Amino acid sequence: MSTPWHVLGAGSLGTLWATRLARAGLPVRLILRDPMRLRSYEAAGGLTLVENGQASTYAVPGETVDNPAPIRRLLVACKAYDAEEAVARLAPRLAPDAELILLQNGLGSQDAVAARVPLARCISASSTEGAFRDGAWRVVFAGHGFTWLGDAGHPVAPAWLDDLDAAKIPHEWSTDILTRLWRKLALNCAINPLTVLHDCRNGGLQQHQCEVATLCGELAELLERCGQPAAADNLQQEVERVIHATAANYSSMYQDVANRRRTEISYLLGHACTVAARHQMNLPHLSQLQQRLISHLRSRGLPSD
Ligand code: NAD
Ligand code: KPL
Repeated sequence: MSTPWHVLGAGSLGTLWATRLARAGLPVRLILRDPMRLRSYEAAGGLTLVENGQASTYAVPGETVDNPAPIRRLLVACKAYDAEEAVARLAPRLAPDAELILLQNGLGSQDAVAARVPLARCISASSTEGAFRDGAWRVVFAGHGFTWLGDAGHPVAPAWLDDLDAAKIPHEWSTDILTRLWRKLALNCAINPLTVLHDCRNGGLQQHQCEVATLCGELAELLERCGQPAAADNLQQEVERVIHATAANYSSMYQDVANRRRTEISYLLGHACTVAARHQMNLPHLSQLQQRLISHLRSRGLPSD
């Protein structure tokens, strides 16, 4: 029997992964916060994935964090701000050869998790797949995309990538995962906060080209200083391309704010500003953007971290 996939976080991405792995006949177990959540999940009869308008339910077995069974492979599918604490609670269950796959967007949470479980192998992921919840234990596969996986400290790909082939999860092993994460972070920093502040879809930023270009200049400077020149390469053109290609969409941060959810600001713009300060860099537009966003979130009564 192959190693079970333990999935932590039954939200959008966790469900998207768990259902596709289960559909391929692979062993999957869903880890839920507490017995109450477990009862609610069991009453629903499984996880439902809606794809091309077709809903299918998969009876993935659930368990709570306190289940004593050891974990060898853990897919961490919670938000960046929850990842460290969630993994810390599971640390006693990790087998000596445990591997963690970290699906969090942005940067900062991966290092925080790795520090909590120094013996485990931590693999980071950067995904362009899109999913959202449209009911309890139910997720809509909204945007087909791709997932890059990599381990900055150890370039050899794990054998279980075969499971992702079997589950038809489009992926590639990346030997420069940090560059990919930084590039995505820079894109998110140049687009997402401005869509919140200007209250617009991504395409609305075509009216704010100068502001976008100035931010891209500062972000590229930061990436160069962090030893990530490839992530800085043609950043502005790429940002303009994404704005054009996703013109009709609302950014993920816009949607978080509109739905009164906590944002991942600390792992995106916050992380960029923290690293800039560590390098004693003066990036006035980036730090002004952070201040404007924090004020905006506070004025709405939302967490600003
Ligand atoms: P989500 O809010 O839909 O799901 C997170 C789930 O984790 C929630 O169900 C929450 O209850 C659960 N959780 C949190 N702490 C837990 C704990 N201690 N124990 C058990 N469960 C716990 O989030 P999401 O949209 O799936 O995003 C997850 C990560 O993936 C984020 O960093 C996000 O930026 C990234 N991402 C999401 C998408 C997407 O389309 N949704 C795309 C790319 C990247
Ligand atoms: O990833 C995104 C998001 O909304 O989080 C894009 C579409 C790239 C905008 O930054």
